[in-house]
Amino acid sequence: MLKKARFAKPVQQMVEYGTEPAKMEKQGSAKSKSGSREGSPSKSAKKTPSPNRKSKSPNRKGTPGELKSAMRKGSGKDKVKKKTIVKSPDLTADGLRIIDMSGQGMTILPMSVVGTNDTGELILASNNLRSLPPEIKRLTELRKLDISRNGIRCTNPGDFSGLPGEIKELVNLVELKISECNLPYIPPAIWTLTHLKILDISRNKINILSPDIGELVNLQKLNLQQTNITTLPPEIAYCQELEEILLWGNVIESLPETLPEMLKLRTLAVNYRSFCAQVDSFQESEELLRKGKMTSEHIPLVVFELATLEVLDLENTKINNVPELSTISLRELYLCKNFLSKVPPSLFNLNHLQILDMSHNLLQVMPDEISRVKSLVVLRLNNNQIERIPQKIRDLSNLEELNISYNRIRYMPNAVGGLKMLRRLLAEKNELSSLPDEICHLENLETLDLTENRITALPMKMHQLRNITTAHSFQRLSKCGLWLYKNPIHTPPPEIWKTEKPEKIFEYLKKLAIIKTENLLRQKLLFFGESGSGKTSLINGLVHRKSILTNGETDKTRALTQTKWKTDNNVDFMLHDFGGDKAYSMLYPLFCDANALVLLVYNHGTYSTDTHYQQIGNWIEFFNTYMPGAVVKLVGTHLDSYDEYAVEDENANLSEMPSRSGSSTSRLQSQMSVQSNKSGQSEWSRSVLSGRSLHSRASVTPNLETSPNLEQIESLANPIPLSRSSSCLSQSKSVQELVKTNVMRQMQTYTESLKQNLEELDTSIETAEKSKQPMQYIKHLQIQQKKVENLLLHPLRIMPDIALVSNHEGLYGVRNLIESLELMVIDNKLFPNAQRSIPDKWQHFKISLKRHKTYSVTWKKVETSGKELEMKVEEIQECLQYLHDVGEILWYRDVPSLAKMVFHKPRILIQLLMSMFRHDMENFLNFEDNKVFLSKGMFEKADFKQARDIFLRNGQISRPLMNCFWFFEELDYDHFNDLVELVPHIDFCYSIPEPSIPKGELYAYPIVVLPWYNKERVGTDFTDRWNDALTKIHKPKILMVTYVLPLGIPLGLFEKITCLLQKHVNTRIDWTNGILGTTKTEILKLTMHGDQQSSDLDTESGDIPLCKQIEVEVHLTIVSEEDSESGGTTLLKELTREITDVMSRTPGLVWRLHTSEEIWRLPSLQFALKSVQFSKQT
Ligand SMILES: Nc1nc2c(ncn2[C@@H]2O[C@H](COP(=O)(O)OP(=O)(O)OP(=O)(O)O)[C@@H](O)[C@H]2O)c(=O)[nH]1
Ligand SMILES: [Mg+2]
Repeated sequence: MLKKARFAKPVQQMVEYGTEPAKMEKQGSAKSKSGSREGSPSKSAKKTPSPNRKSKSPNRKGTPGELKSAMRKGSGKDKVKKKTIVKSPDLTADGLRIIDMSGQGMTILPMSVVGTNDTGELILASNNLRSLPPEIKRLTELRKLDISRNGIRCTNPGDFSGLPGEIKELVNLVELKISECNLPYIPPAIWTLTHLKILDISRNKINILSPDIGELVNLQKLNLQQTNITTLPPEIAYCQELEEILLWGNVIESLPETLPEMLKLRTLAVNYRSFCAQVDSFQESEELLRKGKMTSEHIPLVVFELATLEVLDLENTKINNVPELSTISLRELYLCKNFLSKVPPSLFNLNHLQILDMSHNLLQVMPDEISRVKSLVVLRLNNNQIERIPQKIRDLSNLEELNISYNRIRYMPNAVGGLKMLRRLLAEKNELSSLPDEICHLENLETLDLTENRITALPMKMHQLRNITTAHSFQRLSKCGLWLYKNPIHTPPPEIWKTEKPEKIFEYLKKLAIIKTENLLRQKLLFFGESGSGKTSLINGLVHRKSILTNGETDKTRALTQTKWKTDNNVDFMLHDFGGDKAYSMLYPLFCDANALVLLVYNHGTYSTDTHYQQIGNWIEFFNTYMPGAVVKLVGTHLDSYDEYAVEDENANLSEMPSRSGSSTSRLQSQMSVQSNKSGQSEWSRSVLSGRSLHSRASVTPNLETSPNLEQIESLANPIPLSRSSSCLSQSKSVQELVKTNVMRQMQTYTESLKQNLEELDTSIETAEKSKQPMQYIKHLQIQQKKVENLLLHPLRIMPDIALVSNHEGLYGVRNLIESLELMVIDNKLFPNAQRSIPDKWQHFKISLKRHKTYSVTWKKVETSGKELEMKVEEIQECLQYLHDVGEILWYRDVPSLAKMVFHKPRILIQLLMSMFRHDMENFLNFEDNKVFLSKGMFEKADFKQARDIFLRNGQISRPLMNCFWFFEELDYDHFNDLVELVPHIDFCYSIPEPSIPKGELYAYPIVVLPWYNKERVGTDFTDRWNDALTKIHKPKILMVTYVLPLGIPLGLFEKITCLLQKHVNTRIDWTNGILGTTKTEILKLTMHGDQQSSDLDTESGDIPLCKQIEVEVHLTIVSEEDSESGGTTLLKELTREITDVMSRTPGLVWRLHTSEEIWRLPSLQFALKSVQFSKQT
């Protein structure tokens, strides 16, 4: 290894290059064009060579910005130069030395330099060398030699005095730079360097390129910029390896016919008034070309025949037509600043073209056919006379930049909304008076220049242009962000739109969009989520706009609370706050509505993949089953709990640095405090200062600054300790990403299961058809097939953005949530029925319904109210549906037992449900603490205990106990009986007729049974009883059907089915997962197998349990005497019809029925033929 000191010899002469900056400036201007294209996405632009060493050689080229800094460095370097002689000896990739002796003012090359043969690169640029010594030949390993900006001698084409003939021994030399050496001729020694790949002889006034160039058969790049040459010799075609010839800055007059033979030529950089000599020599001809009175023919045709050419630059070459193009490889075509009056048709066939610049021409039309060039990324048509943009532009799906500034365009077509990749849309100085709403679909748009148009109002959904983050500002000297100056915009007003902050404009427009939406109906918001996730606290925050946290366990929501809420912008909501306790599972379906906006609330602070199923997964399964297609918004609460982690950090710092106490806040805190009271410290910051929450949490999920990959996501499932520097905001963000990923994976799993099901159904149908199975069976399968297809077509619409909020003081994120709720309901893609004008009489109809004092209104009374208002049945139904949709009434038009009654006061029904379903039922049934059992039930303590035990074991409710459940109402005997009659219609319970002569003790005799409360699972007693019953049948005829539910059964559905049995049986015994019953002539059993309670909840492969799709079967068996009248078939038909009905009303339930061929062939069997109804909007 050579030592640095060896090179640190002083060089005799030091000459300052006073002209250096001026030279560089010139160089910069010649390069400015390529510099301006540097940002283009083409490969060639990316290929701009970046020096692989840290050379400060002034020879280095770059963008104008880079140039400036180089100049600054250059002037500084002049001072330093006197001390430094040899710059650090870097190494090439293959371990050879790089010797940089540029800018030393040397007049001769020190012999020490050529003394070794391990030099790979020698940089001698910017010196005063007139020649290289013959000894240079010793550098046999030399790869690169840079002698630019020296005074190398060459007075005639045979002059070897500057570059000696010995140079030919440098057989490894592949790159030679001899730019700016004031050469009138190319030193002939160069023609002997046959291994050269790169030759730069730019900025020498050589005038003619010698035919000897043909000797350099390995040449790949040839730089001939600013060399005064006017043509290339035909021999250039011998350089078969040539890929790039740079001719910028020359006035090229002709090109050899041999060019098309150069099969590797990709770049031929010609421009700058090339080929124009002919035109310029006749004064009139330019005018004739401009006016199209003469066809331009001065560009050599060979230019258009280069099949491998990738970049063609004909800027400012005075052409008014382009011949047929054979340049099929073109990626960049610059035809700007010419006299073209139409887009050359042959250009539409260039299917590799990425950049087309036809700016500054005379185009009047942007042709439809331009849409054929689908590869286009940049299209510049500015400074023409174009009047319209074709709709077909939408086909340019790769377009990232569209410049149509300085034209006469009046309308922006809707189709621009289809340019999904567009980042820059420049439409300055046109005649646009409005913008289409579709422009707001350009999610990638970063710059939208609308300066100097006639726009008066901006589209209201402009806030969707999320990537526009600035307005009226510049980046690297070009406009960026939103530009609106010189427009008569009144919406928003100038004080809003003349800003550098587009958020200000977007905020205004958002608000306006909400306020201006007409006929917006009240929207139902359904808040679902685990108990304790923060639903009620969130609703308090939304409605009261201040933090009202519940007390948790003691404040758990019972069943459902409905609240009407109007936002500041007058958007009307009906909030449904469901108790998250499992006790209410059976009630949810009564309020499910796929047209509502569903909020799935979870505790973001405790979320992990392990808790996904419990916090989110099971709710999504439930939505999939009961509300397929619904719009779901995820809301993560407890965001403040992330701050606790930051508090720990901050507190630790606080104890060390008390002086920081006033300002030490996390990013989140500062955001929160903006929204909290300005005067005093928030509760949160007080707790910081008092150190209250110091030890609140031991570990949290790790900090991921960017979106986590799958492995990181998996690792998040197991929390690891937080590093001190972690910021709470990025933690919560990474959890947010985790939630998104898990939800996505869950939905994927669900979709895959559906697809698998569909495939199975397809196969079953095919087999059944082939083997001529009963029609009923085939029809049944077809209906299920249709249903699964529908489910695949209408998945839940889970919003991609998760709202993160804190219900704690400051209500972080709540304002944003309100805004996004408002924007969602006015979005008619999400809620197409939300905006409707409603006839006045419907309001009167509602009032007349509400006047009724009963629990529900019978159909007869409903009709009477309608008739009084001259409403026909159809209109009554439409109006009832509307009232149901906005949450004013409950009307179950699809439930046969309820279709003919209207719950005109939902609160009453909810109260009724609440009285029978309680998460704290056992506590409620406390004789000592709850006086109601004494006062309303007239219970003795012991009797009460018995009634209580029966209820808690079997769900049976006696009359006195029911009286206590309904304590909130003063019910007389008749009212009471009305209610007892009513409740079984709602499917969650059944009633038992009271014997006329009371049997046993009244306090224990059940009148209503709630199967939900049954705690006994089937065991040996079940089997014994069944076998016992079987023995009593002499010649048993067994009918059996099986319902298979491959994705599982929702909670409460089996209980619902068991209620259906009631009207068919004489006696029954219930277990949670089995029923035995008898009729006059039959015995029956209904059992459930594989439900969640019976199978332990391990998932398929021990995988992360995001969802649980466990196949469940429900078996119905009817046994009768063989010779009995119907042999059990009548009962079977009725029961299966009813069960099918319930299953079909569960729109997302995937199920199938299996039974014997004999049963399938039973006449008028209806159990499979009910098709599924999907909500109107999906
Ligand atoms: N720190 C903090 N506590 C919260 C937040 N949201 C809710 N809580 C607390 O969490 C507990 C449960 O909140 P609730 O609003 O009652 O939860 P819920 O979802 O309505 O629960 P159920 O009614 O049982 O379904 C209460 O102790 C609340 O004070 C929050 O954002 N931050
Ligand atoms: Mg609640």
